[in-house]
Amino acid sequence: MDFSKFFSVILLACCLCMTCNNNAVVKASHRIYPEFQSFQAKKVMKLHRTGFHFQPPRNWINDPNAPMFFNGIYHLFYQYNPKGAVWGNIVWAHSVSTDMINWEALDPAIYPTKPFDINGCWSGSATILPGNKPVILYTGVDTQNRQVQNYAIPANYSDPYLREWVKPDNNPLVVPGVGMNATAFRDPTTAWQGKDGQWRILVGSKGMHVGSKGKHAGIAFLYRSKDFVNWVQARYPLHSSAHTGMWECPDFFPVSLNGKAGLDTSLVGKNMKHVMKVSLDLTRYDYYTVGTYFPRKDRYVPDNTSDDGWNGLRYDYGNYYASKSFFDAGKDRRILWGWANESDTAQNDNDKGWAGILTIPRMVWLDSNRKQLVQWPIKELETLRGKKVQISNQQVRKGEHIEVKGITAAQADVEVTFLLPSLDNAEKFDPSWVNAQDLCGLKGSKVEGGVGPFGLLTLSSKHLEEYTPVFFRVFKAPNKHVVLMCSDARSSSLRKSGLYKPSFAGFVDVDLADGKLSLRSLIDHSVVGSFGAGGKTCITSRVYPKLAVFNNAHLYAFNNGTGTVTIESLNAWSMKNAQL
Ligand code: DQQ
Repeated sequence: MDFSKFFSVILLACCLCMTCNNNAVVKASHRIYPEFQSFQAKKVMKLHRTGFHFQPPRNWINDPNAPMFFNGIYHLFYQYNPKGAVWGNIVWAHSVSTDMINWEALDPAIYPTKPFDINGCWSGSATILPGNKPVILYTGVDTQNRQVQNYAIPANYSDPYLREWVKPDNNPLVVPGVGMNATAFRDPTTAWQGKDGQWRILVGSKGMHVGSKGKHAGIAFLYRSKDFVNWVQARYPLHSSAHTGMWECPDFFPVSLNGKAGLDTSLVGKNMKHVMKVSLDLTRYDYYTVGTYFPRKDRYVPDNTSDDGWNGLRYDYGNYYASKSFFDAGKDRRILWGWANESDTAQNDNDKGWAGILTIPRMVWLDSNRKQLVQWPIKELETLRGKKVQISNQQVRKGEHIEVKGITAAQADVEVTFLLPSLDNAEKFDPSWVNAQDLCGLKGSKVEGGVGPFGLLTLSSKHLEEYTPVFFRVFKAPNKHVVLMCSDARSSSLRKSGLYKPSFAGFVDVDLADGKLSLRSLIDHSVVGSFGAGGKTCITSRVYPKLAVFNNAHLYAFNNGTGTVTIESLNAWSMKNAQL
């Protein structure tokens, strides 16, 4: 049984156990380690901490919450354990920024104080109401351990940082209805306003309901309100899908049919499609579909261009979960934040005194094929670029690896475009290879192919005892080429036990007519975030090298395919630390 399946079974068991005993310890879907929950490590370990990804100075972090742009300031809240490096004691930590890269930490904005959230302040979203009034909706776990939806508003709208948040006494706004599973009812979305003036939100859930698809269906319940205070459940969920289990952190937003500009969450019309994302508790990955929102019926119907379930499109084919997007009205773009948890044991997280990072915020838009999204790190990240090195028109023959020298390879931003002189030698694609991660496990970076594997060896030790290869391999199918992209952690660390080292991978739907394939990797000590073909396929790996650390890390371009490939251009930068 592979790790993800094993993990799913454990999670399923936890969920079942939660359902039968509502009075048990509050569990969410996170693993519980009572012994570590309130254990503050004396020292925070520097090794493997990131330089430019968002992470608090110590302790546990999970979901990004309620990102928003308000009066020129970006606000980011996140699920945070102030007392330890595993999940527990969760509060809404709060940071502010003018560029989403450098951050100033403020006091926690929301923490358990009231009967409607005394057992937990869990994930939620922000909506900016008319009159420029931000409001947060979040899940509270109440005195009976029911998940209820609450709101919080700024105590002082003229404070540019909105430091203090008030939870009015008319909370909770939404409680689980008759027949609903009160321990599977959470993570309200940003609200959107219909032409009828009513606000709408979604709440993630699972189970058998009117309009849901069977006992194990995932559900996005829809609620409507005229005044943002009195909410009424719609008869039918906005969407539901069979056999997908609990839908955590749903996200629902419009995307333009033309170009990269983002759209306000309330926009509807002809020149757009809608995207529905759910975080599947059973697999711990974020899946999305592109489809149509029918505002009169208040139903969402995914297009038939991808699967609406476990085999569907993912924002990221690596370690990435509980993401949330928001419309950045300052720059007319939609931004996506995600959480990349550790791949180490809880004992090790506890020892190092911290766990979890957020991925670099990404701009997100609809691909011109209208079947998938494209993601790209926000432009502001480039302000951290320092020393640059370049390679151009350099051939990489079978078995060669070329060192990219002169930058800090443990903290770098690398963009490379490969030119493939010929696709004639591409290996035949076997249609039974439906799972990219399994295929990458079978055909790793050292397994010779016709076209590829070629790409980057990130976080490599000098003699390649350790390396995290990020690479492509091209196959020939009857009427097209199939491109596989891998970020393979199996060789990332000499450490033998405890680490989760998957061969993360995704297929890349790209036209190879111009013979080019591009790759960008953001390398930051224990994370490699990669963007294939301009952001059509993204993979985040968490890795823990023993040798390839700090100045002992190296970066190489490599090719283990029989056909020579050419580095048309490679630009790599040392990355400075972000101010956090
Ligand atoms: N994390 C939160 C929940 C959410 C889960 C609790 C997803 O609200 O469903 O920390 O990671």
